[in-house]
Amino acid sequence: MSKILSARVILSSPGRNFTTLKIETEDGIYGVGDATVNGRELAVVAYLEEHVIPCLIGRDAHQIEDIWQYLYKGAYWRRGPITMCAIAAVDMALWDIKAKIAGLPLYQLLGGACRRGNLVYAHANGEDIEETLSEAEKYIAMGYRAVRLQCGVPGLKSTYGVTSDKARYEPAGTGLPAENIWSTEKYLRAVPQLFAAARETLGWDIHLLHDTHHRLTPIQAARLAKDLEPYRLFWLEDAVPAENQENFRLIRQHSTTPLAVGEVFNTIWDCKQLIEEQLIDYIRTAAVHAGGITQLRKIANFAALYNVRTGCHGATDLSPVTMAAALHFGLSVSNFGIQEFMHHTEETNRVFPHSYVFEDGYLHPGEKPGLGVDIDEDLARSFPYQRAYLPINRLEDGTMHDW
Ligand code: CS2
Ligand code: MG
Repeated sequence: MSKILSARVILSSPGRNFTTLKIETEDGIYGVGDATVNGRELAVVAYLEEHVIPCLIGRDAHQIEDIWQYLYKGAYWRRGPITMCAIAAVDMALWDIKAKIAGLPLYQLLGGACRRGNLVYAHANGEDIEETLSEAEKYIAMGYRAVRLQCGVPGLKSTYGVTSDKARYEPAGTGLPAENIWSTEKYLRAVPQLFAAARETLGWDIHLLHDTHHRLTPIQAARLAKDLEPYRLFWLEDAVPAENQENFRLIRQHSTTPLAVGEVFNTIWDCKQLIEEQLIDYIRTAAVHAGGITQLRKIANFAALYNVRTGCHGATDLSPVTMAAALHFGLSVSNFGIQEFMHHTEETNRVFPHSYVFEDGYLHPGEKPGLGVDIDEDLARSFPYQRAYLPINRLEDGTMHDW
């Protein structure tokens, strides 16, 4: 028995907002969990402080599954990003505590390593094809074996995934949501040209990925997937919004380009049909948004029945705590696919010291007991929270669209 003595939420903004839960036990062991929902941070803070933490005090920190079920079923109002992120933060912190008590890196408790490390992909972006490919060449020179390419679209002022100041892509901005303008027609003309040039310049020994970011209709996505077939992408991500999972049937009928989806999903129910009908090839659910490591393992085991592999979300608005959880989880599952690795800022890495290391295109979680990540609370306090919003997206005629 390792009784939970206290728990608190730490809100900090080292370059961008992060919400972290810290749970401490009576024998002085603590665990950390990521509770960040980009653009809705305070909703999770309130959910944790008002509705979750009072129910944790006095419980046995070892009872991870029971606490998960208690928080999931006990809420009555199940599912949703805020609820499942709060549960995720508790789950990650409890796994951190359990592994620390065992004196083992978490992956050893999850079944041990299935491979030498987690294959990761970097993000290369540019205003035009030339700039995008030169960014990609930098990552290849650093040893990356996989790179996501996002490029400006001729005729559009901005597009998803492309930074204007060559800083790392961070979509949340303070002040009210920025309004982006989108044209699917211009985008659909541009992407095949990007990947034709990429294969010409970068060759075939590098995995190439692309994120459409929920912006197409099924037939438009089918056309893009078909147009991209000659360039053998590792995956085409978020081709269409996935509330209606059967939308992917149409894409599947027309193309063999592998499909990835799931970063916005928060329970196994959001992806059950996509997996059992083999409408996708990679499931992108992340520990922080999909109920933690406990649910991530259930999703991965279900996906394995249908030869669907993992491809966890790993953008900079998921903290190094989630990255660490993803690496322990990824190392331990047989149907691991790839892990997104978008470098956090130096100030973020100082607030969240961690033991994961990049080597030769792979990320390894390290051998420290637990998750191998911590939060420097004093330093965290020096970066006060600032309300921030993700952008919104409209078509050129003003129609509200998916960002
Ligand atoms: C993106 C994210 O990393 C990805 O694949 O979809 O950058 C996403 O836009 C952000 O996580 C939203 O907060
Ligand atoms: Mg994405």
